[in-house]
Amino acid sequence: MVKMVKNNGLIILIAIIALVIIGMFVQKNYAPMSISGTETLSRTSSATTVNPSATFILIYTAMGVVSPWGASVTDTISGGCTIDGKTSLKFVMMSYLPNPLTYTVTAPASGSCTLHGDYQYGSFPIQNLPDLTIQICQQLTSSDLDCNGIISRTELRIGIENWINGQETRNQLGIEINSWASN
Ligand SMILES: [Ca+2]
Repeated sequence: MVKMVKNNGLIILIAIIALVIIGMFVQKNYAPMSISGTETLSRTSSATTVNPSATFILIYTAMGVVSPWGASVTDTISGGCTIDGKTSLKFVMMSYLPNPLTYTVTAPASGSCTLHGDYQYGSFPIQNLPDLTIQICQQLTSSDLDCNGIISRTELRIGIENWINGQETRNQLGIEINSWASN
């Protein structure tokens, strides 16, 4: 009789353990997983041509995300640009943190800076961010598109349109006309 009670207790214990294991298995397999691996992340710049020693903003945007989510990001910048004195970034974007996330970059006196990095959502495969190059040069005005310090006929036409559309001041247009006329 004592042995039977003991056996019953053991059977109940085994049944409870089995239920707990089944419960964990069901939860693991059927709980909705919000990171799917189809999310993307973009890195853009507030400008691709900047004046010497000027600052510009890098903008990291997580897309196609469903909360809760998280991604690790690494990025390096070459060519003399710095972010708070550093040339590499390592950070995490999470559903409870700002999205987009921005960083301010300081340009050197000349040359160009290139960004090279990647991101990873959860443990899904690491994805490369397309390289991004920022040219550092002194534009005569915003219509000096090739940044060579002089206004070509094509650039002047853009400057005129910009002035008419109110995107450029008359004074800037005057500088452009002078440059075009003397080159
Ligand atoms: Ca030019």
